[in-house]
This record gives sequence, C-alpha cells and structure tokens, in this order.
Amino acid sequence: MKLLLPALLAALLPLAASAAAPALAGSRPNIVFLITDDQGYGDISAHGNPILQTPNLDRLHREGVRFTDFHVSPTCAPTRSALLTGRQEFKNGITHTILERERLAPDATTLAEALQSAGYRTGIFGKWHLGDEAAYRPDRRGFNEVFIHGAGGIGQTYPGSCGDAPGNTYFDPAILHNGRFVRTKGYCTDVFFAQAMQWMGEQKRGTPFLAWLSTNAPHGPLQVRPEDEARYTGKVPEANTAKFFGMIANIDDNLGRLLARLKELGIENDTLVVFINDNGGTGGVRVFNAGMRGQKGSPWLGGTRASSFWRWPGRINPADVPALAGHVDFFPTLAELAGAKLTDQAKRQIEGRSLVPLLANPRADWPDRTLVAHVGRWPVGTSPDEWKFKNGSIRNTRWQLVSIDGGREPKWQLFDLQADYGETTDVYGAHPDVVATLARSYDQWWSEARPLMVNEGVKGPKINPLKELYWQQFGGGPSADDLQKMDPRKFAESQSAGKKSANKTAK
Ligand SMILES: [Ca+2]
Repeated sequence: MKLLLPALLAALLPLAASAAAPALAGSRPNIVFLITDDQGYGDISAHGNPILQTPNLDRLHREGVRFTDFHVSPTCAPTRSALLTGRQEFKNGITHTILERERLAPDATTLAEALQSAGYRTGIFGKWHLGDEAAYRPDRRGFNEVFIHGAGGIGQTYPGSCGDAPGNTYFDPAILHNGRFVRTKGYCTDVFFAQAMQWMGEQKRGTPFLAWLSTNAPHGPLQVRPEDEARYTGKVPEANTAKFFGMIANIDDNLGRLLARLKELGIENDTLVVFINDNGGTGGVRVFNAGMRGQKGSPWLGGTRASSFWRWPGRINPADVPALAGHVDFFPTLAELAGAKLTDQAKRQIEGRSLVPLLANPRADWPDRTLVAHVGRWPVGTSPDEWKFKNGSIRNTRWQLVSIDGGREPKWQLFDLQADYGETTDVYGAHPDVVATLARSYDQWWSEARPLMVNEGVKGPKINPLKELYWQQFGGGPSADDLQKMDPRKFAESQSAGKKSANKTAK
C-alpha cells in the first residue's frame, strides 16, 4: 500500500489539475496588477540578487505561479500597450516611448474595456504612458477611476503630447485625478499605493475590480527618499545603484502594506495579485542580471525577460511554469478569469493565449510558439522599413534569432537557448533550417505590423496637453525652458548633439 499510494496519487494528479482549469475560468477575482518601471528581472532577491532585499515581492514569488520564461518589450510604453491589447506593440502603433509614437491606436480594444463589459470596476494609479491627449487618456480607454501622472515619468517634457504637469518631481507631485489635478503630499510611490488601497476599500463587495497600479519608480531621475537610499549606501559599487535599490525597497514596503490591506478588507482570498516588470534591467544590471545578455532597450533576453508572479491564495498553487509566455498573454488570461465576452474585433486583435490552463496545471499542454522583440525608436522622418532588422529578434522555446546591426536586410545571429540562455555563442551557420523558419515568421510579423504603425510621421500639439490642463486649472504658462523642451527642432538638435558626444566618448 505504501508503494501504491504515491503511484495512485501521481496518476490522479493530472486529472485533478485539468479539472481546476474550468474552475478558474469565469471565477471573477478582484485583480490587483502591479507593474514597476525599469526594475529588471534580476532586481529581486528571490531571483538571486546578492544585495537587494525584496521580501514582499519574494512572498508573491513564493506563494503564486512564477512564469520563468516570460517576455515583455524592450521598453516602457510598448509593453503596456501589449498588456492592454493582447497584441505586439507595433500593431498598436507604438514604435517609441515619445514623439507621438507612444500613443495607443484609437481603434484598439483594451483589457480594461473588456473587464468593464464583464461588470468590473476599473482603476489606474500611477503611470499610463499610452497618450496624454484627452482622447487617449485612460478614462476613454476603459478605466472608471483615473489617478495618473503624464508622459513616461513624473516631471518629463518632450515635444508633442508626451509631457507631465509643469514643475513636477517625485515628491508631492500634481496628479491628474478624474480630469482635475490634485496636489498630493508625499513620495510618488507612497501616494499611488495609498490611493489604490483607498479605492479598493471603497469598492462594493460582490462587484469585482481591476486595480492597475503602475509605479514610475525606479525609473530615473533617481529621486529617492533619503531613508530608502541609506538602506543601500556603501553596499553597492555606485551611489546611483543605492538610490535605485532604495526606490525598489520602497515599492516592496508598499506591496507589503497592500497585501496586509487586502487581508484587513477580508478580500485576500478573492483577489489575484499579479506582478510584472515592464522591460529589461537598468540601474541594477551591474550588480546582478541573472546571467543574461543585454538590458532595457535591447532585443536580447536581458532586454525582455520579466518577472511574472500570479498569487491567488487557495486558488492558484505555487509553482514554476517554464512555458514560453509573454505580455500578449495577459489580456486573454484576465478576460477568461473575468468571464468577459469578447467582441469579434477583440478576438481578431488578440494574438496572445490564455495562461489559465497553466495557472491550473503548470504542466498543461503548451504548443511551441514564436515571440518577437524589436526596440523601435528609429529617428523621426525615416522609413520604418530601413530599421526592420535593427535591434530585432524572434524566438521560440529553444532558439533565438537576433539582428542587432541590420537595416533593410538582416544580420542574423542564432542562439540555442536550451544550452546557452546567456546568448554567448552564435550558431547561425550550423542550423540553416531553424534560421529560415524563424526568419520567415519575422517577415510575416513585419508585414502584418507595418500597415498598423499609425503614429509614424504624426505631428503633435505645440504644448503638452497635461501642462495646458494644469495651467487652465491653476494659472500660469510655459517657461522659456518648457518651450525649448517642447520644440521639436531643438529636441532633434539636442538628440544629435548627444549622439555625437556619446560617439566621441565611445572612441
Ligand atoms: Ca520602463
């Protein structure tokens, strides 16, 4: 009997797990989604960081499903658009993080809209970064409650639509709350978490919610609470890393408060908490990059691999899931959990797959697939086709094909990720069939994405829309410095001057 019981259990387990999948579909949990800005895969102690301590992120890691080969875009706005639409970012019109190319195509259906249609209340707290003009803001894209800063980060100013309220810093920022600015008190991350927690507490029981909590930290400028910086001063080689780690420690403290709050509200077991970071590592990669090549702004695995933790006590069992997954899977997964009925348009739009079978059973069948990464960011006024093979990659579970220095034509390198996840050895010459198959899929992706790049060559407004709103409410107008930063010609000059000096330094 002693011998038989484990065998019997092993035989029954797959049955039990597959029975759990339909139980998760339509289960309608509250969803708390935390996305941080520029924290890399390696900036988590559970992933092996030797210095940074993240006890609350580690708790999410320990208590939920961890997707261990989960990929996002190499930069900010592209990732957010893919999470919200279930399709690769270029198909959302997003080929940059600024200069109108960060704006989510108006005809896209968002996850927030799908959840609203399923009876969810939806709130966003923190960074939006998918268009600052009125028609692009989250209240028009499916969010009931909106508490955001402008642009890609607090205090940013670029030509066109992408710019935050004037004079903002990470301390006491002016925040757009349902169409009106409020002058907040405190550090930005603390402010966003506090507002999100208050809103969650106000929600009616029985009506599920989505809280989209997106911190602008630890993205630069490295404006940090002195007490958080002090936690790492002297423990890291560079002063800036202490600031960067301090900002993450502060996020982690806030996550701890949020998890405690869910318990106090009595909704811990009705709430799925998901954590994903938005691109490859930045300020922490010199300390720890989990053995990967590349970082934010590159198509290597180090540019796209992200944490992906899914914790729902009592409903999702802790497990590592090695299946190749990514940002495009987020929408169909949450829509299935919410029991949302998707429109035909949304079904056509979504190219990701629901992860629900894997949440129920980490060993569920998962046919191989390809995922594309491309850094974009080509200069204004040039044709995207000249950049098709500049900083792009495509992979399946085993292989990654990368073109760093190509243009209209590729300069492929091939890596066998099963043997070489650090992408150290180019095996292009040894596997022509693999190269041909992946290259064909890449061409296919480009030909689908190219007509959907709707933001190329678009002229933005002269004044950042959020600054205009702020001045309408409080009075005032642009300073000479603001005008200079919003001038496209001056911006282009500063970019090319920056490149020249960077080239000089490189030489
Ligand atoms: Ca980012």
